[in-house]
Amino acid sequence: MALKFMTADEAASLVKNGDNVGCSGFTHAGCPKVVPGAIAKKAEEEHAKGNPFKINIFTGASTGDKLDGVLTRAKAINFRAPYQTNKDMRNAINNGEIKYCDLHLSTMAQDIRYGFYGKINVAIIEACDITEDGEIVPTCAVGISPTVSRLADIVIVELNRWNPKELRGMHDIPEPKDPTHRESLPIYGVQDRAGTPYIKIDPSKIVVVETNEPNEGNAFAPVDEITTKIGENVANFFVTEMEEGRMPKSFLPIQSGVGNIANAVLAAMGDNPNIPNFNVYTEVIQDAVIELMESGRVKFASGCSLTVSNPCIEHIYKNLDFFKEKILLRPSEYSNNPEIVRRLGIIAINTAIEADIYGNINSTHIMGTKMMNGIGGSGDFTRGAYVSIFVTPSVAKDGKISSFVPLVSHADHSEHSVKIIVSEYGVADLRGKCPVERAREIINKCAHPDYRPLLTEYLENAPIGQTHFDPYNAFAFHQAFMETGDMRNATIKKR
Ligand code: 0RQ
Repeated sequence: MALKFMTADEAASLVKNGDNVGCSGFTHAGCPKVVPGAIAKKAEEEHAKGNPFKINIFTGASTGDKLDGVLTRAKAINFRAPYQTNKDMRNAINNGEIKYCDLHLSTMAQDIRYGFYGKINVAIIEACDITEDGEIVPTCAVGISPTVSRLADIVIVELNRWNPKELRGMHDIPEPKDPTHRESLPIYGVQDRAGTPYIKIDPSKIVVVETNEPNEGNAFAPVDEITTKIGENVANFFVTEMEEGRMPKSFLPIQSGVGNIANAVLAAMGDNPNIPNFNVYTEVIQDAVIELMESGRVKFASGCSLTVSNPCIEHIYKNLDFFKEKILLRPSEYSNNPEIVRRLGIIAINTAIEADIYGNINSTHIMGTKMMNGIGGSGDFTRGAYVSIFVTPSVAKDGKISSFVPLVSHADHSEHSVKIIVSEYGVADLRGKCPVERAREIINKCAHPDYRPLLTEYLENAPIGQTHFDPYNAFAFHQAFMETGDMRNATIKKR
């Protein structure tokens, strides 16, 4: 059957006020880039006429500015899940304009299938290829596309010619059955496949919008002295673990978060001759992975998205034969699946905003109130990991904020899941330690020297028990920052 082609404005007219809209993409990679802008224009026109127009947006993870940014600025979003990194959206969430549900990314597709969010009305999916019988080949990410395109009444496919259709073959797209019929997910090695290289849906509900839009991939800031030191500390930790027999000498697959610290960790691993060539089983494949693939240090990378800078993606597209043998893109339900994470023995490395002296981690909230991005995939990997690592510089904002505090102002990962914490000063090994031993380890190995006396004072002054906890002083650091703009002014009230 012949596919229906239309303009972005015509496609946007299919989206109604109050609709649940599921979109492709995971980070900026693989997101629709034209139809969201047309929906934003339609929303502004409706608002000018005094009509309400807001939709609910579901994706794999964060998206590009051409989705989250434009729709936020048009005040067209009522509800958003499961993750975001957009500055305007962050402000709209924190001032109460957008209702935001910050979720483990592995659960988004299944929560939609379970009916927790109501019906998906429309899916908007970026593709590099589509066939008349309804095979859709995604671009640089898979995210929740298989689920939302199957469940939606209308599927708007942005056929983006900027991406070569020869990407077909780089994706593996299964969708699990739901309980009580769920079977084990048959991924036993990073390269294993469990599905088809495309999404297959009923072609009668597809409309196609042709585009030619570049990715929104900006380069990361270069690694600095502190992130380089954190990377070296992580790499040296791995070498010791292998020497002492706690990690196989053949090594284990790596998951690393997004951003400069993750890039620095991967670079340091690549530079360390005592770490063997390794595999990556992660959510976001960054520039550093591609560089290590070319030098032979990374053997294979499985992820949900190719979140790389535009020069890097152009390089991949020019050398597709080489990279297609070494990269596999999966739905977030598989890339981040805790069953697979635990089976493969993944080493999880994620970034903390703050950690407390017992090992609880805040990944999401600034001073306990303002949403930064969201938990993303960090929880999916941390809980199931072979060894879960959190990295953070010891201080933020020129030393006015300590990343190590008596009690986190918001808890995302608990002391029960976090095994190793690394700052530029060193590595705190929390394994096999009681809470007070963990506290001394974190204070003495990771905290900035300016804050070690204050943290020790808190610990020694707090009532003794399994955990030394003092409700009168637990937020002394945060209070000092709110009152004076500098945590170094914290005072521990004597009991
Ligand atoms: O502020 O931007 O004004 O300079 O927070 O901090 O150190 O640059 O680190 O960009 O890697 O982000 C945890 C937010 C770290 C991120 C977080 C300020 C600091 C700076 C950013 P500026 P850095 P990063 C993969 C897995 C959760 C999701 C996740 C994240 C800004 O890694 O969102 O792991 N993680 N997903 O100055 C106040 C503190 C602070 C602070 C840092 N204690 N108080 N501000 N900052 N610590 C991704 C996916 O799931 C797709």
